[in-house]
Amino acid sequence: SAYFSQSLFVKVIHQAKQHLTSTAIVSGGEVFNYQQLITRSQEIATAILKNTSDLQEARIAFMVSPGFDYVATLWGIWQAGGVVVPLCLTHPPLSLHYTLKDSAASCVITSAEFQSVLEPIVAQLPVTLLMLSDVDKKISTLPEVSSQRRAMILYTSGTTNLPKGVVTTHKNIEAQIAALVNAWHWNNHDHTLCILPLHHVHGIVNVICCSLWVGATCEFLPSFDAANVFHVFMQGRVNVFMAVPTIYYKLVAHWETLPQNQQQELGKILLDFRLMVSGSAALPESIMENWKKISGHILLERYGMTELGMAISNPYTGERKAGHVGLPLPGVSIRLCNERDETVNDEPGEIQVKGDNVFLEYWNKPEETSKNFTLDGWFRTGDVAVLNNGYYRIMGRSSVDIIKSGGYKISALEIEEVLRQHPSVSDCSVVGLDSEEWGELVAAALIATDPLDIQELTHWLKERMPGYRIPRKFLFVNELPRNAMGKVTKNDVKKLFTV
Ligand code: MLC
Ligand code: AMP
Repeated sequence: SAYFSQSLFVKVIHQAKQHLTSTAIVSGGEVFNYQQLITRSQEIATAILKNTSDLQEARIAFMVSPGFDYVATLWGIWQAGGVVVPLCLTHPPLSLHYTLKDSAASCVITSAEFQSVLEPIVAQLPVTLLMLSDVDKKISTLPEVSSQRRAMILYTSGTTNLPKGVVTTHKNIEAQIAALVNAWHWNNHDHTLCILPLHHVHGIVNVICCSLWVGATCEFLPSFDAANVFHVFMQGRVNVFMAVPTIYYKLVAHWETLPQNQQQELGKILLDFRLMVSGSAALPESIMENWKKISGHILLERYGMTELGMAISNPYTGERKAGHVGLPLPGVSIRLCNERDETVNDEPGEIQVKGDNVFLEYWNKPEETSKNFTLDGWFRTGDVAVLNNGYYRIMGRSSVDIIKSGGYKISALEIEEVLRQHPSVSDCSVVGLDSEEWGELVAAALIATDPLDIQELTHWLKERMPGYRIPRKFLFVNELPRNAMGKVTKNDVKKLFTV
């Protein structure tokens, strides 16, 4: 029917209209209902459109703090027919410049907070800056946008070159939402707390889009802070929570510092939650067990990727197996393959995925896109898994050059390339070291031509990459371990840090 060919946004609004007076968002000490959210998003759409009738997939970047304005901007761009490009709030100017340039964004939407960061960058590019404070209370006719059109570009690190833009259509995002709403029983009585960065699929799709799709409430904190999270939990409204393993680790660590009576009160509150999910990186069994002691909950672990949304999940009802990511989500097809793309059964293989949830393309990178799909259209994730009594278990990644730290995907090669630009670094190798807290900790072995001060080097790196990519451990070496072919052997580099 016509409903199914409409864009994600039209359907989001359609859903929202059934809950106009319900609370959609709690942020910055204010409460906003669905009517206010729709109105504000349509005002923003009108302001971006100016005198045109449809943005026709123009890329509209935005740098807005988590909260009401963020969601209104997201919905506003979609409603005007644009492609959203959410910027990371902690990226240094060089990274922001790269994202704006690569996506060929025509406009950046922001608030006063980020104006001074963005102005000099925007001055170097064919990009206009739209201040949210300049958006009038005016709504014009908005375009009809088909579900096949591009809706979002999220940047993800790969094994080659600089981050790639992952393009999803309205239809892809809708499939990603539908799978989770269905599998995790999202409903309009839910109240979630969003503490994740909002330039990634975990925060955008799993938390924001799912909660608002069903008419639930999405509450925001400006950033993650364990004490603030517990403070909000103690108010007793939140019943659904999603985070990366590092966040659960940090919540456990903070809980351990609390007096016993507070620990008990918190325990009671947590027991009443409907759902707690962990993902974006492997959940260590130790964190799962500690969280169970505190909250009485067995965390629901799931597996996803920027290119896919969520693909595999432990069951909502039924056994949640530690160390496993579960079963394919509704509408998602999964197979495990060897190097020749032949399916394997009782042995580990690469996870390959098909379904409406799978992204369209890497932005402006047709070769990269086709390289990552099989001839019959399966997406190659690069993650290796094994099927164990019907449950998938992730065994690792096919590339040592991809590191996951704090739930962020990080390219070792990208960091090496930056390090080699430093005048005192002649060569280097970046690896991820196992860490209970971070999943992996970024570490760099360096060959230096002059004595190097780590603090100065870190400062130099901060101007060139976001904080979460900066190596936390450095080791000076005279040479890097190499194989007979002359290639650096990263498993040997890792060992250098443990002796
Ligand atoms: C920060 N620090 C780190 C670090 N990140 N140290 C080591 N390794 C890291 N990765 C240090 C900082 O330098 C600082 O130290 C201190 O920790 C606090 O910094 P911060 O920036 O305030 O960190 P914090 O807020 O505590 O960050 C931790 C975090 C964050 C877990 C909240 O990493 C985060 O939000 N992660 C979520 C990422 C995410 O959403 N990924 C989903 C991608 S989508 P000092 O010494 O300077 O004080 C995806 C698909 C899927 O993966 O399946 O979901
Ligand atoms: P990103 O590219 O940031 O979206 O990260 C996606 C990657 O995170 C996947 O390819 C996996 O390597 C990893 N990942 C996500 N969820 C899990 C999980 N539950 N267990 C292990 N790895 C995971």
